Amino acid sequence: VDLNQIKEPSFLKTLSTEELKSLSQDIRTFLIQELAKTGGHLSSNLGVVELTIAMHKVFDSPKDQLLFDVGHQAYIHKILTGRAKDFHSLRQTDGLSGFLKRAESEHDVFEAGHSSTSLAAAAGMLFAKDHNPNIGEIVALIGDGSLGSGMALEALNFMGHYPDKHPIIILNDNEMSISKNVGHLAKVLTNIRTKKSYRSLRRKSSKIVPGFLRGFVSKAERRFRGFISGVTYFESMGYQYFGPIDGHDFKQLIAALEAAKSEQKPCVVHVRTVKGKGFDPSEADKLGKWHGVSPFNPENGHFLKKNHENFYSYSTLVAKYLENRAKHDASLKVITPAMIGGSDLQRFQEQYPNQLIDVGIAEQTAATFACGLALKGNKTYLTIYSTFLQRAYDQISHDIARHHANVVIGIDRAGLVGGDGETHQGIYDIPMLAHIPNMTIAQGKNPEETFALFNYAFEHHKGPIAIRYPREHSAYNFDKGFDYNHIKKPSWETIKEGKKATVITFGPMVETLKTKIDKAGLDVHLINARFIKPLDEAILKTIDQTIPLIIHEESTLTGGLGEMIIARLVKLNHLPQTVKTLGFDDCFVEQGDKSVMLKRHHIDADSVMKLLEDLI
Ligand SMILES: Cc1ncc(C[n+]2csc(CCOP(=O)(O)OP(=O)(O)O)c2C)c(N)n1
Repeated sequence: VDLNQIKEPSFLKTLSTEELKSLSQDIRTFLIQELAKTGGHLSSNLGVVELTIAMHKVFDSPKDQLLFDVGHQAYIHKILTGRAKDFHSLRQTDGLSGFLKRAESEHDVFEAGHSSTSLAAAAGMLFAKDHNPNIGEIVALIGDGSLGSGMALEALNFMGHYPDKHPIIILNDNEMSISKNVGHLAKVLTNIRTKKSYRSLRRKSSKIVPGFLRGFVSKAERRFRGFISGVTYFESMGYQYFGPIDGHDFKQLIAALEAAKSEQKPCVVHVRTVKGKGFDPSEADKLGKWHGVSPFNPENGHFLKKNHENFYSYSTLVAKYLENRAKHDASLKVITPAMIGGSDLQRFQEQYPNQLIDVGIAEQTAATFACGLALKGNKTYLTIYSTFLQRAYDQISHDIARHHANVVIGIDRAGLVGGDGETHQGIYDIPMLAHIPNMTIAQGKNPEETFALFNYAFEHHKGPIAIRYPREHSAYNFDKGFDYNHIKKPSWETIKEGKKATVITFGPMVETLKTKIDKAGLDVHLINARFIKPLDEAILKTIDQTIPLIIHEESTLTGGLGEMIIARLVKLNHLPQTVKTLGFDDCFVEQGDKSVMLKRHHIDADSVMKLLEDLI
């Protein structure tokens, strides 16, 4: 099949099992070849090739609403709905989204990026269906990792309460979140998988037992079902359970989906799949290295990006810092919500298995758990991406901050993130945290200063503190160690004195701007606001009111550093005549190359330089 010719999925209706198999081969080859060039979520998609084809064969999208939890595994859905031709631009600037996008296709009925929202959205659509006959079946595909999250379990509980509604939840069980799945639900699912299938048991019992005894048997069977642990898990939650189904076998898949479709009540179809199937390196991967990939060689599975010597991602820099700290401090506990790989914590886990706790995709639990640990005297480090921190707002306010708990929050991926796009940008955490009493927020201009902030946080700071770091690489030589102890209290740093304009910024932009200003020979006063909260009032009071002030942040403007500084300067009666703020102006920032996006939103270093030249 020429995948580029596919316009919409109805052609599947007439295909035989053999033809479906051949189509799935073509799709796997296409995914491997295309993602080798662009990168993207390889493993999750290779695992659901047959399942997605079966979904589109049995259901009629877009009348039937197909929801994909997270949406990172919807590439096959994109191919079957006419988007194969756009894969060359996957996750690129102005290109095909790596998640569902309603603007891309009428078949994309719900967008996500963060996990575990699909069931609640499905519930909403189910209720909407009561008044809208044009809405067909409501079908949500969700992974076993995402099902363990609070939101998904809340919605599972909620929908189970309506026996007359008919959501079809397809559970894609590959025993993996990004890396190995955690939590008791994972064990429940393992139990179901390893016990004989309930369906086959039921078939057998109705064959061997005469009719008049069936009532009795079904009671006995019901009791016996209790032993097939997990079958009762979904049934006791109010769902008709189908499974476990071999997710790479079209006959089983189609039969199970048809059966669920003909039901009247809430259904769970439990499908077992192999994450990364069909490509040796991803199929063998148990650490999640092939979950989201950069370009690679499809022949041998080698990644194309060469690691420059002494050049590391901030995630790696921080992970190495933590390894060093754990060596001397057994009370240090590191908490991650399902992001061991992304936060580069595999080495930490191997060396200090008892000091790393993966709570699963459960940011809220991670935050309150950190609070509990800290209140009982543990050095507590919660590592979390800026975008996922949004899930834990109330827990940070109500639990961590209100208790004044000594939790160090490492905010990874602060700032723009590139290909993941709108749902993942790390540009909203500053306003979200800044107004919470007791919170301190900081970001270093380079690795050395980041380590100094961490040392300050662990050794001097009382109460919660969040230290941001970007999705960027930076040079560092680990022979230099981590011993940077020059920050003893929250304070800013004057990088250079100048008389024509003042610039305040933070993070890597500090050094980028310093270089550019020096090169251009501009007489600019440059301040590094390494603490975003509290503001350094002593420095603010010394600002020259007669020259322009520019405040730059790779963050949203509303409630950000710029607005906080202006408000404080007004209070101090010290506002300069000309003040400009540069940041993202009340928007969701689209996917794409970070430098392109910074330019597009006029907050790259050149835009700051241009503004300086205009003002001076
Ligand atoms: C709230 C939130 N936290 C973390 C993530 C990062 N993340 C993306 S996919 C994923 C794993 C999902 O596992 P599962 O649902 O089992 O799907 P699979 O990839 O195995 O198909 C995680 C943790 C996210 N998208 N959203």
